[in-house]
This record gives sequence, C-alpha cells and structure tokens, in this order.
Amino acid sequence: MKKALLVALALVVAALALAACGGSDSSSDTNAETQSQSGGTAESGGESTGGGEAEGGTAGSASAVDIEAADGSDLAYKQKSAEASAGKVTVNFTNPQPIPHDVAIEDSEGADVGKTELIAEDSGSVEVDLKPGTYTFFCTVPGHREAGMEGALTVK
Ligand SMILES: [Cu+2]
Repeated sequence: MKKALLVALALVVAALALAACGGSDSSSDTNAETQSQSGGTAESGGESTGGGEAEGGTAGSASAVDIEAADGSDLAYKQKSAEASAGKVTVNFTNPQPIPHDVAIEDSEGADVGKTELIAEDSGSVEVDLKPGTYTFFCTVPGHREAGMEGALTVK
C-alpha cells in the first residue's frame, strides 16, 4: 500500500515538473533532460523567479540537427530547412545513396562554418559552434548544390 502511494506521489511531482518547465523553452529535448532533476523545485511555491531550468549549466545548451539525403538518387535533402539553438550544434547527416554527399554549413556572408565527411550509404556528424542567425547548409560535391542540395538553417 505504502509503495503505491509513493508511486502516485512521484507521478504528481513529475507532472508538476513538466508543467513548470513547459513555458519558456520550445526545445522538447532539453525538457526531457531537466525533468528528472527538477522534482524538488516544482513545489517551492508559485513565485517563478526562473529557477529550475538553469540547473544543467550553460544556457541554450547543445542541440542537434538531423539532415538526410533523399531516398533514391535525387540530388536533394529531405529537409529544406532546419532550426537549431545557438551554441554547440551537432549536425547529423545520413546518406542512404551510393552517391557521395556531405553537409557543409556557411553563414549569411558565405563563410564556411564546418562540414561533415563526404559519405555514401553511411552517416556522420560534425559539431559546429553557431551564433543566432541564418545559415545555409549544402552539399559540396560540384553541381549538387546547384541541383538543389541546399537548405536554410535558422539558429535562435
Ligand atoms: Cu551531394
């Protein structure tokens, strides 16, 4: 009996914690991470001085962007656009095609920020440091970008 009560209490606390951090951040990934730690803070009253959320350290922490080349042999990515949080961003690229592709990122002035390896029937990733702004991701294989292998990356 007592155990059941504890489980019920834990559920309530978890629900409160979820509600507490739902407001300010749109990234569901980070919510899932903080959820397990912030059980205590949810009960400490209605005053929202911005507690709980900062616990994990650096604000706007790591995020990831997933980009995939089209199935078949189209010179295209499945994503035409992507979004990331400013800071360290891991770009995960999957290329199911036998044709080699990569994902390079350049800023709004055309400066290279980073790129993945050139891969075929494989996946790879690269970590880049991004400030808020608009970037372009594209394939560096000659002709591919022109054929449509590019998209917009918005960093907030
Ligand atoms: Cu390509």
